[in-house]
Amino acid sequence: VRVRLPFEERAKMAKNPTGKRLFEIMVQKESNLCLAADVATAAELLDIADKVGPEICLLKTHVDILPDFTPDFGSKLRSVYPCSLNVIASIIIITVDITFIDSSDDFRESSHLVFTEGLSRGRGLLLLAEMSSSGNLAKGDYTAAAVKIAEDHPDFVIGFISVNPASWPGGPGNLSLIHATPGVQMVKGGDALGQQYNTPYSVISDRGSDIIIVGRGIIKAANPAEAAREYRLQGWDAYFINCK
Ligand code: S5P
Repeated sequence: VRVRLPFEERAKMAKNPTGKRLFEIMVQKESNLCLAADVATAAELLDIADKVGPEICLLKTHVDILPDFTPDFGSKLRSVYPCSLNVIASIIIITVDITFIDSSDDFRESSHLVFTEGLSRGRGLLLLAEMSSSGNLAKGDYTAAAVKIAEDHPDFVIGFISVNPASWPGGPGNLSLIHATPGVQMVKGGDALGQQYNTPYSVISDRGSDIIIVGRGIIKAANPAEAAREYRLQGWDAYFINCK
């Protein structure tokens, strides 16, 4: 069993305000659960955010696919959050696939824009370093490139989407960076599209990640709030038992 440095200590090491805030929210809410809010409409997204808000530290959205998305969606979401949480709003983070960063001049220019604009607003970035789907190519050199970009931009990159950071050369690495892992359900398995699921305990304790990202395990549950609470408790226990 690896001994872990508590999130409150890692908050002090974070170099980006959003990364620091995320660690602090995790401690305050005793949650290392991220909801992947993959629903069909903005109205459903607001509804699920309201239901599971108290259980999560992070909300992962795909606002680009919502047919009823409007510019005031962000403020609506923020207005749902404080009242359901009592403590603080969770945060929404940009995730980026690094293949777009160096692949062409256009992309280099737009990634430069993401970095500089995001940085000036105190935002943070999670880089996609590994993937959970079977047969994917995000490993080896690709993962190493993501680590290098994080090292080169410590003020903006707050961490990684990763699958098994314990297996990386040197392990999960820099403790100021956070690892968030998709492909989590209560039972190990998969879906028809190649998604591979591990349990909260295995992701946090064995694979050395910090945050579990759960979508259908919560959204498709008969009672999403209850399911989110169970994922939160399992994820948090797996972190807490290994803390110094
Ligand atoms: O490698 C990845 C990266 C991501 S961001 N594998 C993933 O599954 N994801 C996302 O995590 C995916 O797009 C979805 O939003 C979520 C997993 O959802 P679930 O329903 O399978 O739990």
